[in-house]
Amino acid sequence: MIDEDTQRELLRQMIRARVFEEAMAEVYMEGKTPAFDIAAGPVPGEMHLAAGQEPVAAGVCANLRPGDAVTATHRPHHIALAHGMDMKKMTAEIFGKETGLGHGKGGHMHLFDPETHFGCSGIVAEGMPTAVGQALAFKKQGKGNVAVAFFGEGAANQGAFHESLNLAALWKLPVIFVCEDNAWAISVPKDAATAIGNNSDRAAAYGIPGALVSDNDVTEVYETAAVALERARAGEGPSLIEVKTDRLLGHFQGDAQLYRTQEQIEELEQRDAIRRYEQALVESEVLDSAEALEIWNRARAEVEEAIEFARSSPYPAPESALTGVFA
Ligand SMILES: Cc1ncc(C[n+]2csc(CCOP(=O)(O)OP(=O)(O)O)c2C)c(N)n1
Repeated sequence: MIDEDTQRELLRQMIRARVFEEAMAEVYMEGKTPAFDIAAGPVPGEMHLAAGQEPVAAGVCANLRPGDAVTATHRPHHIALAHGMDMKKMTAEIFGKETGLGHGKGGHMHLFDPETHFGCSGIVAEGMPTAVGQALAFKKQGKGNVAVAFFGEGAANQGAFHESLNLAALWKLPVIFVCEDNAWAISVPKDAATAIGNNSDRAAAYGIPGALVSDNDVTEVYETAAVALERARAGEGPSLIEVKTDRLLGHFQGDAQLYRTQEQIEELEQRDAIRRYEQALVESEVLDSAEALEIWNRARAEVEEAIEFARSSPYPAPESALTGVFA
């Protein structure tokens, strides 16, 4: 049974991430409408939002300790926030501003934060080998820290997935692989690309535990991650966790989503994991509706402040264009 403070914290983290993604969806379209222009507006480039996938990030990251490392993907905001990234510096990076984590040169798919040991990349499956490397370092340091690699089910068909699981298993590294199965890799449905139904079954090929969380439930994610992390911290090696989650928005903002119907999208919205969890906590009297509303309002204020910080920050100076980058 998860204690009540942790339950409230899980809800709070999911709500912060949802409010952030909804705000980003709006800000991103500024200057891009009526005719969608990917280069226009305050946030140029692609934008991949994770609304619907919050239980995975919140449930796993609530088990992490200072010093634990996380790698994520091109859809990183919910994970970065749950792992403790500063929302202002993250937003400024997304806006390409000097005050951002990478001085505005990485953008939303490349958030790097030495303070929280967080990295992500637009290269699909890139986070797995780097988490394995981090786990090797942790093992040598002997401090009991763990690395967690989040990735999509599309990434599980990359060679890097298999190479990472193999090496991590062979060397018994403290790393957890977390597959966010949102059923789609851009427009490709999982069953058109993956020979088996559950990626968690692939763990058996490497002799490590594979756990399946089948309904985007934050409690189940939290409890499953707790077992895997305890095992890793005890020196017993890696685990693979697969969560069947929901991507409520398009692959990227501006995606016409011709590969799924409006009814399918509405069905996902109706089973929204955050609303379900909020309702469950109110029903079990962990919080009342006024307290729940307060969490939403605080998240809105925090997100507004972060966006204001990003908007009012300067762009990097032109003469710094070649510093901090491979050139
Ligand atoms: C190595 C590589 N191949 C292809 C792409 C193009 N691409 C970007 S996202 C994506 C789909 C990823 O799907 P999944 O791993 O399920 O993550 P999701 O987008 O569902 O979060 C692809 C093929 C890429 N960025 N990197």
